[in-house]
Amino acid sequence: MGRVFLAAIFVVFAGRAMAEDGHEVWLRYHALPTAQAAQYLPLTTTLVAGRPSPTLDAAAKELRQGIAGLLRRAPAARERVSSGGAVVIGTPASSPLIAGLHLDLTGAGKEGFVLRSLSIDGHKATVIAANSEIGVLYGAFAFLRRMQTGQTIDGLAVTDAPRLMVRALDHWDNLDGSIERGYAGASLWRWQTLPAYRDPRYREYARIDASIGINGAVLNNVNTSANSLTAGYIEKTAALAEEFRPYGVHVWLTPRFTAPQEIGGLKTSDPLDPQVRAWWKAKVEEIYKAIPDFGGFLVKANSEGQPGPQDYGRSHSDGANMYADLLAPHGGIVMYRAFVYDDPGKDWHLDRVAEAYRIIKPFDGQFRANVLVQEKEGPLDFQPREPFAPLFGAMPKSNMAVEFPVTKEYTGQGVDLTYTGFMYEQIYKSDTYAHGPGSTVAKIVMGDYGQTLTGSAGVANVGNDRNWTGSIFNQANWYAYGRFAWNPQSSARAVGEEWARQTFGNDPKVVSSVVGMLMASWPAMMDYQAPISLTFQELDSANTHYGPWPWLDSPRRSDWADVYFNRADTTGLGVDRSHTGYNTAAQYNSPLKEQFDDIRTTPEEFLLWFHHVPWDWRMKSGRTMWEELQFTYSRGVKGVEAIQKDWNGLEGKIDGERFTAVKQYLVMQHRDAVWFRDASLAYFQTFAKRPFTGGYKPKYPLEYYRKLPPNTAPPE
Ligand code: GCW
Repeated sequence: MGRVFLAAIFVVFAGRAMAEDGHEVWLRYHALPTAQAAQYLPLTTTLVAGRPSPTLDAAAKELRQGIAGLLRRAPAARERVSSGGAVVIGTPASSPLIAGLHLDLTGAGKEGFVLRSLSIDGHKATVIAANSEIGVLYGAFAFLRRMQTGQTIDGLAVTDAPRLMVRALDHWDNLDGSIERGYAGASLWRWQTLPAYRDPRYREYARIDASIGINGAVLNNVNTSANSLTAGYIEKTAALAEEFRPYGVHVWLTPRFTAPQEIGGLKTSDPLDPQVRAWWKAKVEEIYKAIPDFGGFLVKANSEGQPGPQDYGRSHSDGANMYADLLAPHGGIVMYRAFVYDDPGKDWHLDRVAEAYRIIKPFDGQFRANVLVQEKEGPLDFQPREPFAPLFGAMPKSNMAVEFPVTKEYTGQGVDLTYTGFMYEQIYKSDTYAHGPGSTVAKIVMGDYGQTLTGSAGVANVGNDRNWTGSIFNQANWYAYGRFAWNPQSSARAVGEEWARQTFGNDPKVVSSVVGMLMASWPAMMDYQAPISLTFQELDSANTHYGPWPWLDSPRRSDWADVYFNRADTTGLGVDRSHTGYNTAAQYNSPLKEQFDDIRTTPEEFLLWFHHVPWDWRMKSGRTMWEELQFTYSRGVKGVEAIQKDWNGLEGKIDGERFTAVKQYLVMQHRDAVWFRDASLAYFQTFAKRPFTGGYKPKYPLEYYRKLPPNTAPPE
């Protein structure tokens, strides 16, 4: 008995068997190996914080907790630097000590920070200083991250600041607690018990956001109810704002365009009507009275059935500017979504992918200075593989924000291990040519061409699951979203490595395997779900968007159907967006438009996006398109198998709970990859009318796949 007990204690202290449920995300602060801790201990003996304030206290608390956890010894609190190894934090305004150092804080800007190794009164010290308190907090997280990821904290001369002003998470959370396209449980916001009860998770959530620089949370779904704007909900929202405030997370709301009628009793919601404007003016004032640091409104208007200015014969700029004018005196911002793809009352007959550009581009230059035009990263809708949205290269007189998926509606939902950081990098580094070669989406969004307001919105993947995001690896996407919002020119690999080290530790094998898995995951998913840029093949009859339904035709709208996006027929596959078809390639700037227009010069990864390609078209590999399609789907399945192998190789190096969970999810992902391959190829073969090649054949006949209920994978 005694020996078993001792052995159990040993295992616990060796750290291996300590079950982890993922709740701590990347802020685990588990003890570092002794040799590594030994480097950091002499540099973190004391903590000197200036005048207290909620945000500076949060920074000090984080440092105390982080250092105590990582090094197993908390720094002693001191009023001044009286011995070596002090960590000194503050702003010139909050700390005479910092002020007296006369540091150059210009590069830190409003929200950035500096980390400096200095000598103060003859003692070695590390200074975490900023112009603002939130900058100090971000600096504290950056300092801890250095230790978590095994970097030096000696000889520091770091200046870092966010490149985007608005770094928001957009929660598609409904007031009933459900989340549209959420796969991690119910909403974190417990509206019923707010404002009286303050769930500790509100503050935990804000702390996690702050650790990666996220500074905004849009609390309600873009498909919203007007009730969010009633006095009762404003009071509840103010309580959340209060909980988030120390961590610099501003709350935002989506306003329902028809709120003046629905909750204001007016006869119209026409944005140019004086009574309507007066109603919104009073509403905005009411909000700012309760929430002085309210971020602003994120608006979905005249899109997918949501009301908007066009319902009153007004334009998108009329709608956006009404809000903008009323928010401006309070410093508020409008994020106006360009995710619009029809004009009310018009027949549907155009290329869906061309719509945001067609509808929004004419308003370039007409939006107020506090409007961010928010465009999804691709022209369609968060698909595994899309070229960047051409609108980014077509709005030189507007502030353009990018909207990224963090939740994975179309890319594996709560199940698949797919690292969105890969996609963020691909999109950000795409060249729009709007201002000559090198005018990447990143530079446009960062305001390098004169935009005065910058930002991004990520559709959140957070819910009330214990591990926040439904799976451990989905945490990487939250992490990557924040890090890319901080710096759109980040590298997905470097960000992934930071996450891996903080989440699983610095063992070289663990790090290299996890980073390899992250980086391989998105390409694998593109292969098994969107080969050669085949798109929107997971629209199903129940609107779950999970699993292949290439045969779906929609009686309601042609573009709500997979067949509209694959155009499979006996001549070939893919959508002709060249001048012989929709001519949507022309929305890109030269030389892209010419390149995309010609099947011979279109990058193969976008071939089926821009062209209807004959089944026997010869690909660069020497295979025909039909063969390439089979090859690519199969490569996707193999990609998942390789990821499984990498993960299985980490058994014993990861705690059992997280190891098993990931392993089990990967089994489902493999099953789904096979499903995508087999169901799709069984269907496309009925058009290609060519034999399956290379010994491959779908497991079941087409009819079997067609009869599966939505969201139901066949057994492997
Ligand atoms: O792809 C669609 C989703 C909708 C979502 C919409 C949007 C919130 O299926 O659920 O609505 O995108 O981005 O507005």
